[in-house]
Amino acid sequence: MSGSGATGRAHSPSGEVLDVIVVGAGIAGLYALHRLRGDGHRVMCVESEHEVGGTWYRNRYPGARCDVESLDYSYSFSPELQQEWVWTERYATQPEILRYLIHVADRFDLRRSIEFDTRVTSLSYDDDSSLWTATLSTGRRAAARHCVLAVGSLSVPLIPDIPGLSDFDGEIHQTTDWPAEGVDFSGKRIAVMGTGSSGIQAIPHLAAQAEELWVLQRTPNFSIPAIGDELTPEEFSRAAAQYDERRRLAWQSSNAQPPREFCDESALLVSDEARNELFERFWHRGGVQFNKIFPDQMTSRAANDLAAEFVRTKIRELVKDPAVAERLSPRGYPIGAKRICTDTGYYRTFNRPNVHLVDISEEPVDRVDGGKLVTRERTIEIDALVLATGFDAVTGGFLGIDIRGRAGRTLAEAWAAGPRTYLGVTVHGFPNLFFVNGPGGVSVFANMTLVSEQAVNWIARCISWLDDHGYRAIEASASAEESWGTHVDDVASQTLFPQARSWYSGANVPGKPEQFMMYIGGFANFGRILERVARDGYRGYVLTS
Ligand code: NA7
Repeated sequence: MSGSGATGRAHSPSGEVLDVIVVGAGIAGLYALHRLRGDGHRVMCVESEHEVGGTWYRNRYPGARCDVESLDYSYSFSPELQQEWVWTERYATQPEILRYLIHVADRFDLRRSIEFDTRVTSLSYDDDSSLWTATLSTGRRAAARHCVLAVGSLSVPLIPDIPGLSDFDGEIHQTTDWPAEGVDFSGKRIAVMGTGSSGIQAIPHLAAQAEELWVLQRTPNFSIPAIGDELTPEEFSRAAAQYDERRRLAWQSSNAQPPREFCDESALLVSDEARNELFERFWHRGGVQFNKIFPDQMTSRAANDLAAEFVRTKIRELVKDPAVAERLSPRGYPIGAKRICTDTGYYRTFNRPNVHLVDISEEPVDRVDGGKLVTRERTIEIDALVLATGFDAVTGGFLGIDIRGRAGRTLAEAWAAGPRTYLGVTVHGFPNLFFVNGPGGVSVFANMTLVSEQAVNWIARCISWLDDHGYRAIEASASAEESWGTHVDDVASQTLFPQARSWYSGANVPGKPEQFMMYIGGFANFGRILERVARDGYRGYVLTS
């Protein structure tokens, strides 16, 4: 196989061979562009949307909010940026995060290097020239020495295969592509399919507007209150004055956030009273850290069951109708093994007279017929259908590009039995191609801003090192990739995470190979591994002069 880069026919829009093509202008891509350009490389960033922000640009549904504290879910690379951007809520809403990312793009003059409204449709590598050729949706081609894929872990929406959906008479909205101008559901009858984080965040807002709302639930999820407190300017200033320490702790942590005080004793060894007191405290504190209260909560099923039962008790307290409360109560998988959700009033929403829970595991949706939703047991007349049905996570964005590496082998072929990488950043057979937050990396298991900075810093340092040492290509060896994959699997198998069928392992996508995709050995530990590999002259890599 020979990409046209070999002949020198493929060029960047301005004609020259670039140093780096960055794909995606979300959190990771913006930083990659800034860092690589700052290192003196000629960089072009390609973004399919007409604005920066990635997942925070597209997921504009009402109630969308981050489950990591704003002070942490922000870039650490610029102390000035850190001080000048004033967060107004403890957990930022989608509009505030998007405003922040737009500010970052403008403040660091990133837009001039971004091709908006353009998709990279294919990438092919030429062995002879060691160049990648990108084909763009505009028809243009661009050649570069390196490619950095910052395509997002949750960027390819899953649309359910419901017969008749394309002929539905009413409005269809996806949480993953919400109209920028918003949607007015006043006086409308709506059904929402999906009760993951997106559905659970949106449902209370939709219920407040709609005349009638049917929640189509296939699997109940565990949800913890989000506690969306305001962050006053004084609180922000006090916290910002401590930013250096906050970041130091985050970079040394397992999840890229400053550690909270958790209990260091087994959930099975503390008294019932002490355990319940801690569960209560963390419930009222809110947020996803609920699954980290006890050290064995994600390793011992018995310990985990105690946390799960606590949440089920809360559901029974919050939901008036015991039958509805029972249907909303997750059973059969460990709490936290599917990503824990955070909500604002989700369970109480089911006390509203206009909200109806439909358990589609018992009465599946057969079809959509005109303006009707037909389940096995009833017909529901609706004006709008909201799909909150999730993503082809982690690998979907990479596989959405026709990537051909050495000898024309496609990434789809390389990952046919399940995705494998070396350190989450590189794949054997694909020299000079870097994955930000690829499978086998920490990615969604830690705060994505710092995780992205960690990966991009490593990639940028690697590219400069190759230049300084006269190498034109770097490629993960098959054996290094194999042992890393085994290590990733081993670490996961020591936890309860693989016990749930979730997007973490691809189980939500029909036909996708099931494999737990993240490295859960911890963010700081992963950083040390990356550092050692670099310090050892890129151990596990084949270098070409
Ligand atoms: P999730 O967490 O994958 O949730 C998707 C929901 O949609 C979940 O309840 C699914 O049920 C449901 N779903 C998916 N496909 C179908 C079909 N075909 N029929 C019925 N129900 C379906 O996606 P989210 O967008 O909510 O959240 C993703 C991440 O974004 C989240 O974890 C945070 O990190 C941010 P299932 O559980 O598969 O039975």
